[in-house]
Amino acid sequence: MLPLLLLVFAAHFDAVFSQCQNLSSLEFAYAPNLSSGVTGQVIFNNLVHPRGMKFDDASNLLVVEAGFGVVALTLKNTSHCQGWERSVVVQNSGYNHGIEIGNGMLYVSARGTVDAYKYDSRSISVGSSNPTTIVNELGGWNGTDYNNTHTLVYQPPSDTDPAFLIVSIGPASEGNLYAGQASSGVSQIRRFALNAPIPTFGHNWMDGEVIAVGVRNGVGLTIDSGNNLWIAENSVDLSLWNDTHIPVSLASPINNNPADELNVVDLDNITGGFYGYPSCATVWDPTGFGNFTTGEQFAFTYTLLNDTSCQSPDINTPPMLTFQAHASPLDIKFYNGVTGNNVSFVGLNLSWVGNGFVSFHGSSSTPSIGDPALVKIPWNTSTHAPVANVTSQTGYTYLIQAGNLTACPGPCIRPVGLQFDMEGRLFVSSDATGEVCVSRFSWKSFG
Ligand SMILES: *[C@@H]1O[C@H](CO)[C@@H](O)[C@H](O)[C@H]1NC(C)=O
Ligand SMILES: *[C@@H]1O[C@H](CO)[C@@H](O)[C@H](O)[C@H]1NC(C)=O
Ligand SMILES: *[C@@H]1O[C@H](CO)[C@@H](O)[C@H](O)[C@H]1NC(C)=O
Ligand SMILES: *[C@@H]1O[C@H](CO)[C@@H](O)[C@H](O)[C@H]1NC(C)=O
Ligand SMILES: *[C@@H]1O[C@H](CO)[C@@H](O)[C@H](O)[C@H]1NC(C)=O
Ligand SMILES: *[C@@H]1O[C@H](CO)[C@@H](O)[C@H](O)[C@H]1NC(C)=O
Ligand SMILES: *[C@@H]1O[C@H](CO)[C@@H](O)[C@H](O)[C@H]1NC(C)=O
Ligand SMILES: *[C@@H]1O[C@H](CO)[C@@H](O)[C@H](O)[C@H]1NC(C)=O
Ligand SMILES: *[C@@H]1O[C@H](CO)[C@@H](O)[C@H](O)[C@H]1NC(C)=O
Ligand SMILES: *[C@@H]1O[C@H](CO)[C@@H](O)[C@H](O)[C@H]1NC(C)=O
Ligand SMILES: *[C@@H]1O[C@H](CO)[C@@H](O)[C@H](O)[C@H]1NC(C)=O
Ligand SMILES: CC(=O)N[C@H]1CO[C@H](CO)[C@@H](O)[C@@H]1O
Repeated sequence: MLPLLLLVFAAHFDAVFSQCQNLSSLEFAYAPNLSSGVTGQVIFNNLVHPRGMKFDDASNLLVVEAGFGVVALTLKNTSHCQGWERSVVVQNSGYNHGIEIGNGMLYVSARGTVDAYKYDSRSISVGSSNPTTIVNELGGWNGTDYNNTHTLVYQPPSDTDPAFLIVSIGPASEGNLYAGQASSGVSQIRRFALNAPIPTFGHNWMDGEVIAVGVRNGVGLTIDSGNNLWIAENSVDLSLWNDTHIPVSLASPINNNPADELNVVDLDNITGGFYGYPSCATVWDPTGFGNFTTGEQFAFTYTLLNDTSCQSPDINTPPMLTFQAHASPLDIKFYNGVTGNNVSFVGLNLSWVGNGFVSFHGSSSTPSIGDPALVKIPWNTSTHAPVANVTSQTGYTYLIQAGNLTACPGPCIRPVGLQFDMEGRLFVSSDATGEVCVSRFSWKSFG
């Protein structure tokens, strides 16, 4: 009886599960380069592979530590802690990327499921109840060729629609020739109504409403003020395809094609459109690519579609913007400036309000093309689109970049999750270095 009592007692003792890191003691593991007007500071390190992040309504930053669970980082200013404190919210080694909060629920993704917990931001806890499974059998009935990680977006209810949970899925392999069809269950984005009774073991993945197909790996997802879903897509690795159409000179692991993509879906007019994979990709560097230009579509599996079909928007939806090959964009967020009541402004330059911010995880090959970075996309908030044309290679600028690119993907910052706080600061997780850092506009002291 005694050990059990001790366990129960310990569970209510914050000190057992909380850990403070004073800000003054923290430095980047590998100093990144910061563009002028931007500062960067590590707020916590030694995390286990930090991926997706989400602020709750009490300004706790929830972080998925892949292979560990969900933790909360809370800013303290006490005699014992002048920095952020980490506390464990859910310990579950299956959780590895996606996280969302909506209507009092915390949603977290594992390889094959999405779970939901009732979440209380004041106690920073999910209580003792078991999670509800919202989605199961991600990847459907079509074998095991699906990626480990899934991004989650909570779509709030409207006058006419209930709330939805939007979920993405990529393939694990390069060569899934079925992935352009909704029935393949991979390389697509689906959504699940949260009002309807949730089946006992969750919705089957294949029962979700199809939002987009042929999105190879749509990891970065966010909804803009016009109810458009923006998708930062990780494109194919051409070196693993061998179609004769691809110039031989490009077929090396460090090639600079195809572009990674920024795509969009109008959530007020969901058609389940096709976005190219595994047939069409987009040119980044036209050097050695015949008369193609940046942003133009080409077929890389002639067995499925040809260039003409790939270039027809009725067949293949073109991207809105292109990113450097192998940039590996993992998150996108829009900057809304100061969003809290009665909070000070300590955030990014207010002239950037409305712009898009994207994390680049960078190439996983060495030497790398595709830099680990945080970039800013100038945005036209009236047309709800990037300022630059899809044909542009300068549609975004670097704010933070790994300092020594020849060392990447080894000793380098590798940005993953992005979150703005109410004061306009941008928080960035880096899984490879176990860090969360914060970016501000040349601000002198920490607030
Ligand atoms: C943080 O700094 C305070 C004041 O210097 C000190 O008492 C405390 O031990 C430090 N905490 C940690 C976790 O280093
Ligand atoms: C995968 O899906 C395609 C159709 O989308 C089907 O033809 C094929 O048989 C499926 N493969 C498996 C292993 O179930
Ligand atoms: C997930 O997909 C990426 C490509 O987007 C690939 O590089 C990676 O190997 C995949 N991982 C798993 C575990 O399937
Ligand atoms: C919905 O999308 C389809 C296909 O892109 C398009 O033809 C149609 O005009 C759109 N409808 C509205 C109301 O925007
Ligand atoms: C490239 O040029 C050839 C010959 O002029 C033409 O047939 C082809 O359509 C062009 N391709 C593109 C993508 O413009
Ligand atoms: C491309 O494919 C379409 C549809 O199959 C076909 O009508 C067209 O002739 C093809 N174009 C070329 C240049 O092969
Ligand atoms: C704003 O915050 C300050 C300091 O926390 C507090 O003293 C003040 O009452 C607050 N004002 C309003 C309008 O909430
Ligand atoms: C992008 O620029 C090209 C060339 O200037 C132009 O033909 C095309 O219409 C532009 N696309 C958009 C979406 O503005
Ligand atoms: C980062 O800054 C250092 C020092 O100025 C410079 O040598 C290096 O080339 C920069 N790295 C990048 C990726 O710009
Ligand atoms: C950059 O990384 C490479 C490869 O690890 C290393 O050889 C080189 O010394 C590093 N450069 C600097 C300035 O640290
Ligand atoms: C922390 O608290 C001390 C004492 O109340 C105060 O002087 C200091 O400004 C606070 N620091 C921050 C960053 O809020
Ligand atoms: C991915 C791909 O296109 N693989 C092809 C490579 O070439 C061989 C031989 O032509 C084909 O059998 C593969 O399908």
